Order: sequence, then C-alpha cells, then structure tokens
Amino acid sequence: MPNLALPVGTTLDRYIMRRQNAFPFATGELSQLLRDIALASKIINREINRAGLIDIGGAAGSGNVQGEMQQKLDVIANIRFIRALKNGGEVCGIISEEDEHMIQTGNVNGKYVVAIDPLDGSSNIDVNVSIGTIFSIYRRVSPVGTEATLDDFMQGGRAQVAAGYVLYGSSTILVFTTGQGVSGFTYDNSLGEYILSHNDIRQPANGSIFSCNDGNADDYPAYVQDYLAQCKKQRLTGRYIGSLVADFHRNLIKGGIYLYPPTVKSPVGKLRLLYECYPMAFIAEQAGGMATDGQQPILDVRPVSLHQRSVLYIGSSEMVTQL
Ligand code: P6P
Repeated sequence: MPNLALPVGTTLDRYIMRRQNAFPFATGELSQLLRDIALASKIINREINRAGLIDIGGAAGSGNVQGEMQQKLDVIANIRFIRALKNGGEVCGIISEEDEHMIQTGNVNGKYVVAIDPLDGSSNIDVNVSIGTIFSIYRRVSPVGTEATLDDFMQGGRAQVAAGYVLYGSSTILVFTTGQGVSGFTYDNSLGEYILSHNDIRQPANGSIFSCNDGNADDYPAYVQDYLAQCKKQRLTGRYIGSLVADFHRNLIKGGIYLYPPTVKSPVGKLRLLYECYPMAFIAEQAGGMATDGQQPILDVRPVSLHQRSVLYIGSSEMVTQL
C-alpha cells in the first residue's frame, strides 16, 4: 500500500483528496459521500452542544422538555443525515435506526447506500455523557438509474466499502475506514474543520479494560461469566459508559473488549447488525482487532432483515480470542 502517512494537522478534505489520488479506482463519489457525512456531523455537533444549554433549563424539573429534547435530538440527527445524503446526490437509499423502512433518496443515479444510527446512546444526552453516530457504506448492487432495493443492504459485512463513527465527547472525533486502515479526525470548532489527529489507528492486541453491563451478568452464557470472572481475578478494569461509540473508541485506543451478550431482555443481543455491529466490526478488524457474535466473525453473520439484532464481542484480538 502506498505510504500515505500524512502529517497530523491535515484537514479531512485534503486527506480524502490525497488518498483518492493514491487509489485510482476510488471514485470521487465516495469521497463526496464522506464529506456529506462529515458536514451533517458538524451540524449535529452544534445541536448537541446547544441541547446542553436547553438541558440546563430541562434540569429545572420540566422532565418533559428533557424527554422531548431526547426525541428531538434523535429526530434532528436523523433528519440532518438524511438531508445531507439526499442533497449530496451520491446515495440512492438509506436505512436508519430511526426509520422502520428503507428511505429512497430520489438519487437514482447514486452509486452507494448508507446504513446509519444517527445518534446512538441518546439516553445519555440528558446527563451529558458522550454519544455517537455510526455509519456503514455499500456500493449498490441494483442497477444505477433505478431506486435502491433491499438487496443493496443485504450484501453482508464484508461488502462494506467504508464505515465509521463520530464520537461527540470531550472533543468531537470522526473515525473511519475505507478498507486501507483506520484514521481519526478531531473537530476544530474554531475552524469548522476536521483535522487528522490519529493516522493509522492500531488497536492494542491486548488490554486491561472490559466493558459490559454487569447488571445483566446473571443472564450471560456460562462462557461469558467465566471470562468475566477471569477478568476480575486479574483485577482488570471495568469501564462501561452505556454508549457503544464511547466504549468502543476508548478500547480502540487503549486496548480492551466490549461485550453485549444475550440477555433475558435481548435474547439475540441488543445491538443492530447493519448499522452498529457491521461498521464497528469493519473498523475493529481494520485496526487489528476482532469482532464476533460468539459463533463467527461479525462480518460473516448473514443479514436477513434491516433491523436485526446481534450479540457483539468486539475489541483487542487476544481478549476476544480468549473469550
Ligand atoms: P444497556 C445505547 O442504547 C446502546 O445501543 C449502546 O450504545 C450501549 O452500549 C448499549 O445500548 C447500552 O445498553 O442495556 O447496557 O443499557
């Protein structure tokens, strides 16, 4: 692979342009699509920060507002991403956690489809905890010039051409892969630009952090309970934010494992395959990590419905292997 180690401080636009030039097969459309997603995330970032302000009003006891605020932000994020992808012109169809059915964008000549969780962990908004956007991109299989079809979304995890997330945390960071490694861009509010801050992220093969909702531990399969008992015997660190993007990102950088096993409430797991598990698994594998449902790699799990759920164990390769 050509040496694309770019100096930290490169803007997202320059990074995309440089890499596009380095991969002649890469078409300008995918680059434009990534820009469209970045733009929507900048708008969401601003809304989330503003929500913080309204939230203070909400703390005055009008739980209603907080409730509406949560829904509002979920809806705002969904509308912003759908609008950005529609206006960008590159996407012919979208599936979103917020919409039961596939969304036709009207761009029948668009070559890509996007599966998205516009705002994951939104129950954390009213307590000012980090939340995230997760996206997954496929090249369409249906004929250009026609509407998107369900088949466009049912190609399986290894057919993704790009995947990423935005973490709205102490800083806002966009992390994505196009299959040539994983890079991270930190948002500079003063410039309105994403700046390359993590070039070629590699997940540590091992780690000392495990992330799961211990409150459900009695539901977990024996092998998971055994693994967690070993973690505790080794005095590993339990860290669970309740926001997949935040837990995943910390474990990606520091090393660690995130577990969402089957529970009584979610017997096949809680997380959605197409717009949570697949994209995070693509990123994890590209960074040298692993992702499995306990039976097979997440990327090999067969998709059968738009919003199907999956068990998810994801993170440092040695930790996932040991589990
Ligand atoms: P629980 C948020 O609702 C989410 O989808 C993930 O971001 C998070 O890791 C998980 O669910 C939290 O679920 O059941 O532990 O509250």
